[in-house]
Amino acid sequence: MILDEKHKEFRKKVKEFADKEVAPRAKELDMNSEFPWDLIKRMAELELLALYVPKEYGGAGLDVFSYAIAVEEIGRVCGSTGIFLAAHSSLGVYPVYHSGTEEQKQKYLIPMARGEKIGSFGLTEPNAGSDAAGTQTTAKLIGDKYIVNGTKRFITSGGVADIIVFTATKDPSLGYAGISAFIVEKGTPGFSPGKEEDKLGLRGSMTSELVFEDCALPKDNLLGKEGEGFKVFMGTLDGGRISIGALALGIAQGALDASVKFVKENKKSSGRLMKKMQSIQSRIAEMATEVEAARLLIYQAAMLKDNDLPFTKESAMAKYYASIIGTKACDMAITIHGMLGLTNEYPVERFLRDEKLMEIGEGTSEIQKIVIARQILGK
Ligand code: COS
Repeated sequence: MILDEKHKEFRKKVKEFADKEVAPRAKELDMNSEFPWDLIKRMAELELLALYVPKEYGGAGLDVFSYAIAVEEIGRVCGSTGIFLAAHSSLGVYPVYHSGTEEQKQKYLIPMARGEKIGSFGLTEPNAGSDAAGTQTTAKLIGDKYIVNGTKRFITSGGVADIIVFTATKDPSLGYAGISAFIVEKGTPGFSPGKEEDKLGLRGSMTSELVFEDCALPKDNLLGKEGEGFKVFMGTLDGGRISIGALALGIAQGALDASVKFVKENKKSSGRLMKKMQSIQSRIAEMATEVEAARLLIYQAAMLKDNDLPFTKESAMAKYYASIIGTKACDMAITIHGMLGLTNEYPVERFLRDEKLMEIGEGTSEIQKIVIARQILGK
């Protein structure tokens, strides 16, 4: 796809960072389940952590398109670093930027955008995943404080985050209308990270429980209006899906690049040069076409958002398509590599493990299809 000069230059800058600094760390981050503190510091220095946030709030003052490019380029070499960037920017930074008061922006957005504080987003619960309106965590206004009780699960960066935006309801029987969004800071009495998940992929990213036990939050920690938390979160997920699509795309591109490199190294199979084999050509052609189609969907969703046009359907399509073709591309990459593809001598087994999470996180493929169908058919 043709990019304008501004985005071309930007891609070059991020690609250089990804190749020189992120790629050499990717294997060990995965193998040691190591959180990429050093790379986060570098991303902060390069102003990558809040690309579409205006400079006055600590961001880079660019656009969502640039953000999608950044996640794609970093995801191409390291899914774990890519998911950190996506979760921090889309799920930590965005809701405060979009729905926060000026005071909240000064207090929470600026340090997150500058990378001084890590952001996270608490929606999913042990009994409320796809059914986001089924939130059981409660926030009851007693005097001038909200008293929060409940547990969140599978929260990206939850265990390391300084600032967490989360949902809670005043009464679970009210459904989505009872849900509000709040901000909690690490160290607040009654709030603590719970167990860390031991995951298939994205092993360099942390996925944690968050536990609230009579956690008292001042009224100032309400984000947006009372009872509008579900909408704040749905709007946040619309944008988040662009970045998960971009991450899925980046990983798929990584799998394609690795396959092309492998085939071009004049490798032979059954005595024949691999690049001359029709079965290999067919796989490479299929992967390349689908990766390009995913890219167009993602860039389209980003451009719609940048132009303040509706993009709910397009971001769901982008995430749905990119994650499905991404898993397929990684699977094909392993097939192309043969037995070597199953070893950690090559990155493709890591790509497949990381990519599988893209089909599930930030809304499963089934949820994306519901969102797309409702946009087309009405509810
Ligand atoms: N942006 C803003 N508002 C939205 C919205 C969006 N994208 N989607 C829905 N809403 C609003 C609706 O307009 C409705 O408000 P009104 O009654 O005032 O019109 C309200 O929210 C409830 O919407 P709806 O009735 O569609 O809610 P459902 O419970 O049926 O939600 C889905 C259905 C599947 C869309 C929702 O539960 C969902 O997205 N679940 C997946 C959650 C997820 O992705 N989790 C991943 C982990 S978080 S990282």
